Amino acid sequence: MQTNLFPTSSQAEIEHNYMHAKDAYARIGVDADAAIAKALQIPISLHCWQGDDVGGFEVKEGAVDSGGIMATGNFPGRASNGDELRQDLEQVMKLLPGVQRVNLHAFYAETDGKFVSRDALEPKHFSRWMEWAKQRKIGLDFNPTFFAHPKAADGFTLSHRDDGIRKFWVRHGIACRKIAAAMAKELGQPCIINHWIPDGAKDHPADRWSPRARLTQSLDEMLAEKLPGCVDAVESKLFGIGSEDYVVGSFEYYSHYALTRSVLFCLDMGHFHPTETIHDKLSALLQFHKTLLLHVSRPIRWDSDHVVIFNDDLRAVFLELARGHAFDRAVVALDFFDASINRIAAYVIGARATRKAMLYALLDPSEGLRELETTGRNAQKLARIEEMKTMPFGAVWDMLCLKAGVPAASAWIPEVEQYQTTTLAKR
Ligand code: RNT
Ligand code: ZN
Repeated sequence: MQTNLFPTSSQAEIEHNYMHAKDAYARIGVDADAAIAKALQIPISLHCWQGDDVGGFEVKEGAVDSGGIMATGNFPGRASNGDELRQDLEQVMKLLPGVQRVNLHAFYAETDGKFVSRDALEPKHFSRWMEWAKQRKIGLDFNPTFFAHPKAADGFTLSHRDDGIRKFWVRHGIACRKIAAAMAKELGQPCIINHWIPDGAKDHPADRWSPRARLTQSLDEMLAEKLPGCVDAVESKLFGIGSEDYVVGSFEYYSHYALTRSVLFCLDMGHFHPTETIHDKLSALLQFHKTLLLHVSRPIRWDSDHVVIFNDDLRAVFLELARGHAFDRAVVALDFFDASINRIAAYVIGARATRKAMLYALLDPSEGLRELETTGRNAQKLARIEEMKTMPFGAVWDMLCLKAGVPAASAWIPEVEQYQTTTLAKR
């Protein structure tokens, strides 16, 4: 017998299962309706770069290095221009419940085949993206591209010892901040602009000090002007390909920079030691930082940017936000890229896993658990946490999908297979 691994449930089935699930959660004091409503409202910023393996569409100045990040694989159907990428993102968003934003990088500028230097980019080079977002009522986020460029070839940008190169990247950052402000204005909502630089050294630097001093100078120059709607973030990293020994913008560096300059600090789940997780850092950082930007990613043995799945690490991050009532103090953006599988499915798996983890966290009986803890019933607390894992969570997730008008469970997969045949296979 042929089995179908991606069956569809009827609305009646979903409603029936939910009725029982809702009751099971209500018995432990959790309001499943409220959890669904809240989980649907939290924006997830969808990174455009999974769609084309972090390639960008700019007219290039010559062969360039990847800048310490790498998408591996060559699955057919990669988007190779703005129209294809927007078409792909539309397909993706049809399958995602809840509020979505789209996160762009500067090298996705559309310049009609003309070379435009990165320090000369203007809002008009993103007018198609802005029009598209406006029509679809979605917000845009932005990133300067401090990599994949001849002036980043030796691994340094904003912290470069050559003042000409350093200033070029400062100008790029400023140009990008103006683009972010234009996006915010056009779309009537703030645009988060995240600054990640690859700067670092492969092997023991004799001077760890000067690049950090220059980075501070560069960032201060770049961020000097207040631009309405442009919300800046700085992203730390432990190591990269070619910067195994030293990264200028380390965790401590950017945490303190962000705090002293009142910008957002960005934590990427893959930017730490191989087994280090970020959930325990949130309640510590949020004692001092007002808001954090989270790059939701999945490292396997290194910062490999695998597609995000509904795993312990992801759940732990959102459980922390739920338990600290801190969902409004964290901005959630995806950051992964796998070129070895269908890219639409990669997006959908990662984005749905993230929304699932939010829902899971909002179904946590946090008050009750805290009560068990304060009364010394720690075995009961552990038991309750363990039992949460086999609660009828899937039925609540399916209801969330039904409410959002997107396929429940695995019913989205046939649609992606269809898109593969009708669209991707023809590219
Ligand atoms: C790189 C950072 C950064 C990039 C994107 C493309 O290690 O995680 O966020 O992945 O800017
Ligand atoms: Zn990142």
